Amino acid sequence: MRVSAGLITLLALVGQAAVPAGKGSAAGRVAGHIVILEKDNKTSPDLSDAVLYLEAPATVSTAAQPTTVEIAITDKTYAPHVVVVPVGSTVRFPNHDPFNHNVFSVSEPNSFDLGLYGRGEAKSYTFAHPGLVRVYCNVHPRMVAYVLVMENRYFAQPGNDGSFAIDNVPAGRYRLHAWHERIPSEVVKDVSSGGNEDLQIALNARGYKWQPHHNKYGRNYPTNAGRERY
Ligand SMILES: [Cu+2]
Repeated sequence: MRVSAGLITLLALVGQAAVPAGKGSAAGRVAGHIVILEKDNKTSPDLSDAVLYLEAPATVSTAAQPTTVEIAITDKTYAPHVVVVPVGSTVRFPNHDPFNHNVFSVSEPNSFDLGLYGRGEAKSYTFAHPGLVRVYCNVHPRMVAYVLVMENRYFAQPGNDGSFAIDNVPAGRYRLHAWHERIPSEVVKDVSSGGNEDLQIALNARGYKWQPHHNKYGRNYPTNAGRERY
């Protein structure tokens, strides 16, 4: 195969850009793999629903540009199931089902209630505070999504194989947090930018059990909820 000189130059440039930041450079990366420990050592279908993020020291500039992302509702399911956004970002919830949904959350200080709305409509909410937001539907108790609102831009979700990388991290010491909906609390580890690129993080979900939650009125869902005929 003949490769043009131009392409070789391009590949060389890309190769340079991909070299991890070394000593003396302004930014590095924090990277590795997560595994989820499952009951009966089953394989995990939802590794990419984890979130890894860095708690930054006050000396590090952490400004992140707010963004708008979508969580679509189809067949009584939120997709994606987990999103992670910088503080100030907006999430749109378009309803593609031929019946009504009521998106809401009671997670303070980001609680909200979008009310009932039907097919073809989309409502949005802007998250003004960092934190974990559990998003439910007041009609369908099994509808769950998570919005993780971040203080800074140093976060990532793993690929389907559990590999993750947080790039362009200024030199320094950080606390790496690993979150997943099926572990009882976040795993926290001290890391340094550029010095931790092959982390192995195990998340223990062996004790996980689905827990029913309350509706927006703080009460149990009607016993026929989930089997409703819309
Ligand atoms: Cu619903």
